[in-house]
Amino acid sequence: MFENNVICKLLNIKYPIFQGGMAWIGTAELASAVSNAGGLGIIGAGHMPPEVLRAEIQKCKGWTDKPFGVNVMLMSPYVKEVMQVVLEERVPVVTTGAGNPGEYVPELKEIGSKVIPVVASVALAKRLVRSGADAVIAEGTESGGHIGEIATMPLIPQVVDAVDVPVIGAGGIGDSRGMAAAFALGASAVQMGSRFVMSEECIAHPNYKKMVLKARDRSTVVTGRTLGHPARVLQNKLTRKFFELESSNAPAEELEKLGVGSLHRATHEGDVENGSVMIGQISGMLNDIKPVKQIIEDIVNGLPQAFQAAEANCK
Ligand code: TUI
Repeated sequence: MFENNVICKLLNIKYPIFQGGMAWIGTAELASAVSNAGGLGIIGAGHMPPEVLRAEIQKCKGWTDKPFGVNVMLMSPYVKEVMQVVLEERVPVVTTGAGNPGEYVPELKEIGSKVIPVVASVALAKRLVRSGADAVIAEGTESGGHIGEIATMPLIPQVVDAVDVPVIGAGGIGDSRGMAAAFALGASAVQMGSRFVMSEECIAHPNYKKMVLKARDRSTVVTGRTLGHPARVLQNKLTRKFFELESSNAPAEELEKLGVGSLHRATHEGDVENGSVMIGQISGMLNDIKPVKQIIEDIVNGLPQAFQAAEANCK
C-alpha cells in the first residue's frame, strides 16, 4: 500500500499521514512516535525560543532515524531565529502556519529541506507554489487552533485544481472515512492534529484530554475573529468571558490580554476552564486515547472498508 503515493515517495515515509505541528504539545515525544510509526511527525515550534526548538529537534533526531518535520508558526516573535535553527539543523521537512512563508522558501530549498506550507485559500496556495513550495497543506476551518474561513470539503478540490504540486488535506480528519474523503477530493495525504492530541505519547495535561473525551460535535467555538486571528477552542469559562467582553465592545487590548499564556495554561497546567483548549470540530468523535502506532494502523487498516462502503452506494 502507498508504494506509488507521491507524498510517500517525496518524503520517504511509509504512510501519507502527517501529524499537525501543534504549539506546546507537538513535542519531540509525539513527533518521533509518529515518524517511528511510519507517518510524518512534526515538532510544533509555536512561540518557542530558538534554543528550545534546537533542543527539541536534537531530541527528535535521537529518538527516530526516520524523516520528521518542524512547523514554523509565522506569527511567532522569534520567526527569523527559528528559521535559522531549522536551517542549521537541516530539518528534512518544514511546514509553516498562520502566514505567508514566501521569503524563507529559497534558503530552505537550498539546503534540501522540503517546504510544505499550510494554506487556507487558493490564492496563497498559488503564490507559494510559484515561490517553490514542494507541496501544500490545504487546511479547512474545521481544524483546531488558528484557522482560515473555508471548510475542508470545498478547500481541498479548489486547491488541487489550482496547483500542480501534491496537496495534503487537513481539517476535520480523524479516521479512515475522513482520509478516504480527502483522497476522493484529490488530496495525496492527510494531516491530523486533534486525533494525535488524543494519543498516549502526547504530553497534553490529562485534564485537556479528559475535556476532549467529553466534548461533542458542537463543543467548539471560534474566538478572535474580530482581532484578525480566529482560533477554534472548546467552549469554557475563558471563551464565555471573551464573548462577553467582545459584545460589550471592550478594547482589543483587553481581549488580547485574555489570550496571553492561555494555551500553556490548558496544555501544561491543566486549567481547562481559564485556558485555551484548542481542538477541531471532530472533538465529538475523539472517544479514546491510544498509542500513536495504533492510531495510524487503525486508520490505514480501515481504508479499504471506507472505500468499499463509498463504492457500494454506486452499485
Ligand atoms: O497555524 C495553524 N494553527 C495554529 S498555530 C497556533 S499557535 C498560536 N498562538 C497564538 C496565536 C496564534 C496562533 C495554534 N494553531 N494552522 C495553520 C493555518 N495557517 N491555519 C490557517 C493558516 C493561514 C491563515 C492565513 C495561513 C496563511 C494565511 O495567509 C495569510 C497571508 O498572509 O496571506
